Amino acid sequence: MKLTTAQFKTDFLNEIKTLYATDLNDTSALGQFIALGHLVRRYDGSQWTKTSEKYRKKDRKQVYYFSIEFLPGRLLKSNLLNLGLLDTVRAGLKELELDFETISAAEPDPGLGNGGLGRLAACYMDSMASLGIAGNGNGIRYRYGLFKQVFMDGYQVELPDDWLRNGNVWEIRRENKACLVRFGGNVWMQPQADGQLQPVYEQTDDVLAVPYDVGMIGYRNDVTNTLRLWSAELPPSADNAYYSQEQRDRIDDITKVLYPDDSNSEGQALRLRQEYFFSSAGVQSIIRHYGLRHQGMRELGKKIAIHINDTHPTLVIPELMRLLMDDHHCSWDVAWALTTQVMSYTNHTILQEALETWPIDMFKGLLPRIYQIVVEIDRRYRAAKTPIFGEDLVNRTAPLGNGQVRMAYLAVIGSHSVNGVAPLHTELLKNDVLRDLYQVYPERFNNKTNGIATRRWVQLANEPLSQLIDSKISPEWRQQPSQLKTLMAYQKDAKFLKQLTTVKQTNKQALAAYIKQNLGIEVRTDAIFDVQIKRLHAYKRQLLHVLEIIREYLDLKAHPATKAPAHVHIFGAKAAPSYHYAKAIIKLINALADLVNHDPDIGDRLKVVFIPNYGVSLGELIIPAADISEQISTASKEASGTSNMKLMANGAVSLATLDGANIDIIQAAGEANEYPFGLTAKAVYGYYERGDYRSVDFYQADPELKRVLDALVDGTIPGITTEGREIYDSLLRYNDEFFVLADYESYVQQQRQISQDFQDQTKWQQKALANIAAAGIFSADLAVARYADDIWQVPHTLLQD
Ligand code: Z57
Repeated sequence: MKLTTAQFKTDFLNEIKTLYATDLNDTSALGQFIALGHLVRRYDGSQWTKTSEKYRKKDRKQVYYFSIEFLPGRLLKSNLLNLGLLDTVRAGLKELELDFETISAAEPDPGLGNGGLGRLAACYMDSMASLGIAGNGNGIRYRYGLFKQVFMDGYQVELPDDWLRNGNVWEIRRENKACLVRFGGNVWMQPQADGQLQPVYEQTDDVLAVPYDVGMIGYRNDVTNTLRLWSAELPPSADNAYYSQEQRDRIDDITKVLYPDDSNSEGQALRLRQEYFFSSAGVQSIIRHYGLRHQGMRELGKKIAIHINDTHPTLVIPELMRLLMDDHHCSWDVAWALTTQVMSYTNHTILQEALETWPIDMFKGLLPRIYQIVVEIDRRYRAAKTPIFGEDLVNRTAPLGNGQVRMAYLAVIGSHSVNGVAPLHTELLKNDVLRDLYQVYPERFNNKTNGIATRRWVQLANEPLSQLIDSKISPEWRQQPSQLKTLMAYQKDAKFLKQLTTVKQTNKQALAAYIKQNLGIEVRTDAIFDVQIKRLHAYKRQLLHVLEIIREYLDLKAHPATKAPAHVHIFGAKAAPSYHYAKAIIKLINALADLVNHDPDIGDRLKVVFIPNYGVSLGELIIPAADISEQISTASKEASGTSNMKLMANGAVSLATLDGANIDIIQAAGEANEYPFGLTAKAVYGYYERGDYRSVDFYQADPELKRVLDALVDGTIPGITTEGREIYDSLLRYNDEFFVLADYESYVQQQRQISQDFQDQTKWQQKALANIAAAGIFSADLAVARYADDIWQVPHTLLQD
């Protein structure tokens, strides 16, 4: 949109006056942010309305992306960028003697997700809007997001994330679009005069689902899509309705707080309530919207696509069946054909503990009508497939088995497409986790490698790099990240490589200032910034990184004269509050940091920095400053990873196992430009099959490793008596479930190589450049375009080269 600086200033000052009945000097950064937010919404307002009008006029097929998590990050800057107003607003604020960055930092960062899964959903919302896809998000408006992490005495302490305290400028409450969601009670089927059966519900707990809509603004294309987040409220009370405090609390609790478990299912009834709550409300509102515009349900499969992001929204399958049969009087066969045509499912993990199953008793009690429908899906699946595949395979793959509702199997059976998130992950789905279902439905399985929003993770997070790129190649890369590959023309341009070093220095200074201010630690910006930022999980092996730090420390103590670049190890990681082992690792890292950072023998040559409360906003600060991207999960365990892509695009070099999308990153940038190491997935599976892994052998064979491990229990690191022992035992007594010791040697060797290579900055920046130039293929726009072409079958406006 068109806006002059002068006009903006007038609008902004007016907004301040209307909102606060005072003048600019009398407002806080937060107040200024809120005013700006209102203004952005006004600037965007007509575009949002026009988008839905346009979709309606063209009767466009709608995509609904169901996810129990969305992690959008702060929206002010990205909304301004996408509307084309960022420069104008910056200039205008400057003329008013205000600092845009300060105002922007006053925006709360909505923590409505745990990690990769939720952030991926947010990247895909941005891409759907930017590709002109009629895409809608559907999720939960948690009153409290993921806990805020602080450290006390080196231990993680969780504080509530009261992100809505000052309201949310981006949301619109639409009470007129509320729906009722039923839980519990009894249901029985009553024959009607025409012979049809209708459910009769008795004594149900009804919950009102109220949607809050957030605009998802496309990149300079006049499109604003909708992210719809549902909140649980008391239903408008019927005449004699009376709600006890207990009933009120039960309703309130449904959308009170995000479950803080990443890649782990705790099996709590409240979580199942959350899942049905947003699945039911979402499907009801889809059908209502569709019904206003179409006669009958015949066209449903042509007009809507519903995407199931991991198993959490799987109940959209029986819920759509319920609505089609009970409310719209479709036969089972018609309803089933429509449902499978509409649904598609993405799997994000092969970890056993993350695959959701619900005890049948819990499920039946909470969702009696949905349970009846799942029983019928199960019955028909068994009847149709047993003659072809035999009883054993069908028993192993049916939606109901071992007294459980098996959500992943239900998702595959009720969808026309199931995809993994990186090539290796998809192969493992087909050959391991879902191999039996792959026999039954081979045509449904496909890969869609994850992608990232380059606009947020490069254009906005790394403006110095973006400007440098603009000075060399056409700014087209901002819409078509694949154009970044033309940067390879500068592989031998010494001046350009120097400029890359300068950009990295600028970003490292910004991070160093944050570290100094918030943690009191001084780090050298000519040091290697070695970054591992992701949830704390045993399979992600923060512990392997820790062992390397202990090794470097002992090495420096023993050989003080060693010449090597300074090394700063940077961690960001939250542990699930109930994940005892992960919390022990946090304590270990903090204790080690205490030791290393205060040792006068070490000085500024080695630092360990654990930045608390890692999330989207801290990612935007840390990622542009990284030299090394630690992607060191046990091969086969990380489905894809996405921080690996963000770090690559910002010129960090990967120190990586052959896992998830690391494999594709190494392939794209060239092996010589990364530091791969460790067991392959095949080798890991080999150990499983033979059962011959013996971690103790590695301990005994390598005196240096022995010294490092002993440091966990011999008092070298003060303050970890219990944690050190627990971790030591996990590696040696309990045989090291994640093959840390097997990969230790090759990891250390690559770390040594990095220390050498980093000293030649020209060569180093050539590697960085190869990474930046190859990162374009991991753009979320490309990923979403592939979903649109292959799965949703909707048009889009991706520019191809
Ligand atoms: C989550 O963040 C992921 C998988 C899950 O099953 C759950 Br629950 C949460 C992650 C994977 O661990 C990453 O490897 C992947 O990149 C990300 O989802 C997005 O696909």
